[in-house]
Amino acid sequence: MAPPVTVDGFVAQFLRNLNFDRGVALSASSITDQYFALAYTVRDYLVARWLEDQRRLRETQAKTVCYLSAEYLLGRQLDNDLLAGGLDEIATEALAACGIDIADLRDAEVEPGLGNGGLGRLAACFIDSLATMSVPNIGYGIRYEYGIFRQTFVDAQQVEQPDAWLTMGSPWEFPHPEAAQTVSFGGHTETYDDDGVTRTRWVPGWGVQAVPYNLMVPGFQNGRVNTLRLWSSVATDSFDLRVFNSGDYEEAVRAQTFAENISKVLYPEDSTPQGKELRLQQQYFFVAASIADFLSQMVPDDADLTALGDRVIFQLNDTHPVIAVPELMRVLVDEKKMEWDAAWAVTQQCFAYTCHTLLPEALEVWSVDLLGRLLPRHLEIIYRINAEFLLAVRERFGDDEMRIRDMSIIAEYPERSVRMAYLATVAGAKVNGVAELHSQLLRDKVLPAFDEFFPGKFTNVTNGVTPRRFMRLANPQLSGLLTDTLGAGWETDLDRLRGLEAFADDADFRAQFAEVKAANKRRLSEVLHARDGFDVSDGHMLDVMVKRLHEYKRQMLKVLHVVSTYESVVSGRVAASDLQPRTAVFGAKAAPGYQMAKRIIHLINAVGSVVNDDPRLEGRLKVLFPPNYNVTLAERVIPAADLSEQISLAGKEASGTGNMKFALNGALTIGTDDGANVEIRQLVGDENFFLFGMSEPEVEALWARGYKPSSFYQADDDLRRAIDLIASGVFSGGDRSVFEPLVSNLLYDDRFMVLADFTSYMAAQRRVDAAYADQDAWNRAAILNIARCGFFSSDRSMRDYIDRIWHTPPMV
Ligand code: 26Q
Repeated sequence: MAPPVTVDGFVAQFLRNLNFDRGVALSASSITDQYFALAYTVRDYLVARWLEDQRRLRETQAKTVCYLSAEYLLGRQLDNDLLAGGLDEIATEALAACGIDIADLRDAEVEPGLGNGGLGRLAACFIDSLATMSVPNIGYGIRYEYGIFRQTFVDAQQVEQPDAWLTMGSPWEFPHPEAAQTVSFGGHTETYDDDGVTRTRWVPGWGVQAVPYNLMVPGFQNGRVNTLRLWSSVATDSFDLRVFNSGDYEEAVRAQTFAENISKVLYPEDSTPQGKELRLQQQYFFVAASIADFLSQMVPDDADLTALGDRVIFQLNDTHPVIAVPELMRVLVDEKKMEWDAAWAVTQQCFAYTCHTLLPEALEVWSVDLLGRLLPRHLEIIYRINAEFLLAVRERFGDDEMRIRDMSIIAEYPERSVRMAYLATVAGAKVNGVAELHSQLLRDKVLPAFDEFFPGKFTNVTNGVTPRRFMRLANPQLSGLLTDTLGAGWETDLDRLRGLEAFADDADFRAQFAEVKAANKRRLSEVLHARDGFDVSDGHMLDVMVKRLHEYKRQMLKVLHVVSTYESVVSGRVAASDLQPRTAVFGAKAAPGYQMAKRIIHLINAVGSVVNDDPRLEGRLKVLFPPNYNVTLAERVIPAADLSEQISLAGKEASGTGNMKFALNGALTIGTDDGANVEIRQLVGDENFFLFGMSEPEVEALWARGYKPSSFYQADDDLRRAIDLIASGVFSGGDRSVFEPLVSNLLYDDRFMVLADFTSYMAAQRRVDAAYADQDAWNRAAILNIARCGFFSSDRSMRDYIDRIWHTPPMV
């Protein structure tokens, strides 16, 4: 039984942990000691529930969602677990009784940045929702020793530093070296006679140990605790011993380093896979360990494996874990000695695949050469899956060689390789996109032949975000107002936000909302001041664009808006006093090898230092670019924002989830008809959303007609002046070469049609300025955004997955 939750009990447990786990007295303890002792205390309260849920899961054999994701961008855990456990007030009081301000301990936590961006954060939101909805779930992933790099700016340019998040250790993880799984690589395959049946076995060349680290995933105040199991690689004993016995100590150490490299670092690319061997090792490492773990822990030895689909669904978070498909086949056929056809039938029930992109360069492929060297048995299995699939295609459509080539899991050009998205589509019971528009484009443009061949396989589940972290924790003031207005419990029933519609016309309520927003801006200002020495000016509209830096997301468009506004004032065409005061806030990391993205970061910083210091602007236009945007900073920035920038080229952003977080915190969106923006606008209404730019069909049509960026440059005087100003070198100390590649990219290439949408974007920004001038009307629109976006709770996403894909009943 969990100890009773009283302030005295909490104090006693906290002091026990401080003394016995940290080995320090309160009087001699550091903030780190206190943080650890507090975290252990919170853990202690949750653990009993966790053990109970694990026991029940094994006992009832309930169908379990195994979420396979290479990334979980969790954010800080202490706040989350205090809230979930309903321990917030007691902990605050208990620590105060010890003379400690709990806020100092919250700030001592290093956030685990085990993801790049949207996809990793989505995984974290989903497991939060599953726990909150009492759905049996194990999240499987990798315990990277180094998460997403820390970003600093040196001379306005991004510099990456390793994210050593484990230096102090983490109080949230439970390592289980005794439950390690062996994961093998390399070697060759051979056939053998098994009582008259010819079978294949894999004779691996080397292997590593996968050690599980368990994390608790507590539901929101419902007494449920699910598990997130992250794998860490270490050398196998046998590997070490063999080399050690040969007397080669150095070689033994090298082998150890080699093994431990697998989970060493998160790859910081967020869209263009590079086909790196270590990345494939990571992928196979975690899915092989996860499948073995689930089968050994959750499925009794004598279970009927043909019914495995009643016990588990492996949800593939993009193509990163897709090597799990041939791995399950290998386990069933080679190890469990199932017939191929039966094993394939089971496998097709056990997987479902979520696609998160439309960019062709982001579709993962692995060269047959590399895959065959690292995983020879898996390559054979993939070939057989493909052969049988193509046979079925021929049966249906005849010997249409074009079609066969298009649908083959194996591509021949530019080198022979495995198309992981095709493998996932063929194997998955369902394939889903992450917003209506995205799912439709996936069906119609990316995989139309597969949709025709597998009618009913494609579906949509629009993304969502957890209201616990992104409303309740990030925006306590708004949450208080919501609870006062709607009653308790909206956090788990977000459709109740609809009840706010009635208050949008209530002047008193609007004033309260305005006060919340103002308080959030002050809080952000304090955070940015302490963190980066920035101050947020009073009375400024906070215009925010935070997301990974990518050309398709078009941070350049926002920069051109800033530069154009600046230019219009310094050239004397616009009086500074006529500007609506604005602060443009950017937050973005660029993949370290993505030169264009890094130049854009450089430009944003350079424009910022010129604009911020130019007295002619009279302080009415500011640019802030705090480095190292992460979940913790998101939780401060989003609640303070007035305007949310969601300005990708239509058809490129699969969904976006930041867009949802902003709307739910009462920011208005300026955005294109892309990803989930489409659904946000439909829900909040055109009058409460600043739409601009080409639609996806218009983008297609312009490409078909032939896109000439220079004609847009010639046609819009403001655009021409803004680009000329960048080209002139005023933002680079007179050196015109620094941003020349950006300028020529815009003028002569512009794959993401920045110039084509500029005029319309500027017009939309003028509508924003006009709207902001009427604060009452603005607040009304902001409140309606909140009221109408309950749909974007990740609880709703989970219900959709359950209804359309998983068919898992809630745990009793
Ligand atoms: C793959 C192979 C090798 C190295 C890196 C990668 C890699 C890593 C991360 C590829 C892609 C990602 C992340 C993609 C991502 O975050 N996509 C976003 O997913 C969100 C959740 O569905 C959507 O809202 C966004 O629209 C989408 O861009």
